[in-house]
Amino acid sequence: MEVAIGSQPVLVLSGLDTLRQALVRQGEDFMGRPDLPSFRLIANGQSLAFSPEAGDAWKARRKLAQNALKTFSIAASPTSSSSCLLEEHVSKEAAYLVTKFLQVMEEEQSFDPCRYLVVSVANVICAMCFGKRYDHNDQELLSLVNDSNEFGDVAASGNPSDFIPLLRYLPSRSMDLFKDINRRFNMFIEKIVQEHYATFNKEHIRDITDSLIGHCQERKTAGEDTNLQPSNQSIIAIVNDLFGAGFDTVTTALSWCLMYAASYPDMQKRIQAELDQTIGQERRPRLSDRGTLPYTEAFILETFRHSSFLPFTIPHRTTKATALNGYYIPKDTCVFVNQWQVNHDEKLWQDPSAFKPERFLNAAGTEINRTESDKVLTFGLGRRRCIGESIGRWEVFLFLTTLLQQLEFSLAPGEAVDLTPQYGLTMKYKKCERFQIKRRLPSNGSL
Ligand code: HEM
Ligand code: HJJ
Repeated sequence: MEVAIGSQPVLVLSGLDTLRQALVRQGEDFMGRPDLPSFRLIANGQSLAFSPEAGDAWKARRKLAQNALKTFSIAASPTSSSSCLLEEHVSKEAAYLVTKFLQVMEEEQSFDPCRYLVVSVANVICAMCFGKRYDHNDQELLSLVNDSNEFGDVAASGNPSDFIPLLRYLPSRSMDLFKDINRRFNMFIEKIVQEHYATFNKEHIRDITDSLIGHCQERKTAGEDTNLQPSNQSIIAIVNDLFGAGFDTVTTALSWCLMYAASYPDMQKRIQAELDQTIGQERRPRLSDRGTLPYTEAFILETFRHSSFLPFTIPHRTTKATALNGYYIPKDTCVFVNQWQVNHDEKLWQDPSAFKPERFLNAAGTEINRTESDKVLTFGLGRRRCIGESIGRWEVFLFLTTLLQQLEFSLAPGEAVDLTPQYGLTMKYKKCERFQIKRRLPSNGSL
């Protein structure tokens, strides 16, 4: 459909077939990003994800980001005992989080686990990007990660001030907070990049930041045609996006998993029974266990579908005049992609408003039904689809299984929890300080 926001027409796409047609089959036509005023404030206008450029320089940057990410996450690790660096980082942070939860639970009757979760998840992406980890009380990190709502409120599809110029001249608290979080982000990363430059050694690339610096230096010596190539500044800015995307999305995904697990104790117990039976208590979960835990996998898929915590992708823009399903679409049309609608479409899902992990399992409960799981839309599609999808999925899996193997999550009795998501780029539920956590008494392995 077409909606007008202020005087600007916006194309809103719904329906799985329509989304596949636009973003995959006509991918080139729909791969642009709109030049929105709020997006210019992100990473000094050089964001890989939010800046309007989508030409050769942007493509080169996306490739660089994909390669650097892979090298420092899921590529086989020559130096570690884990299968890859991602597994090593997540195992370590999840183990620490378990002790942290138990310690806080002893001090308080109930609390908000997200406050600690976000630091552990941020530490995983910090390890890959900066080779660094932060204490759970580090004020510098907390001031960046503790209120990502301020970012998502303004960066969400349909932020009025991006479309109605008058609003930009009125004082706005959310816009002031947005400018401030971006300023703090840039300063934080600027400082780390300076430290990396000062100690850079091309024979010893320590992390993603080093790897990006290496690309800038290589180019300087090669002296190739610089017009079609990304600037050094825009290469370094990639780490801004990786860090921002890396902590906010995965934290939000896990916070929904914990909320559903606490709200549906029977499902939590079934995940734990599956963990006890296939892994036991003698060792911690590993990435290689993923294929052997179908109910856990189904629970995560149902969390992605039911919460649809990324309701719209980042806005797109048409790169040329085109036609879609017989409708003419002009060049430079702003396009909102509605993932929430696909995940709740009555034509695709039986009883879409019910939370039912079983919908993804075969009748025996032993395998994921791929036709069903492929209908869940969380990472976008096509030329702009998420470059952190595998990292995100692996990370959610390993954090969740490590936590649920050892801990039982519940909500303080008598508390009516509010599962209504609050609209934003990534949607959160209302802050909930009523979580209670106990060390588990494992079952004897019989389901
Ligand atoms: C883009 C989802 C994790 C990096 C996106 C988009 C979505 C998404 C919906 C926009 C697609 C579009 O505009 O069409 C998610 C979810 C995650 C996750 C649900 C976790 C559960 C990550 C991680 C990283 C990452 C861990 C990096 C470390 C990016 C980047 C883009 C992106 C750089 C911009 C791509 C572009 O504009 O070309 N993600 N993401 N994401 N994501 Fe993720
Ligand atoms: C941030 C939260 C931020 C950036 C980027 C530069 C790359 C969420 C979706 C996809 C991921 C897209 C990316 C997000 C980067 C955040 C995020 C925050 C500052 C940033 C659809 O996100 O609190 O601050 O600076």
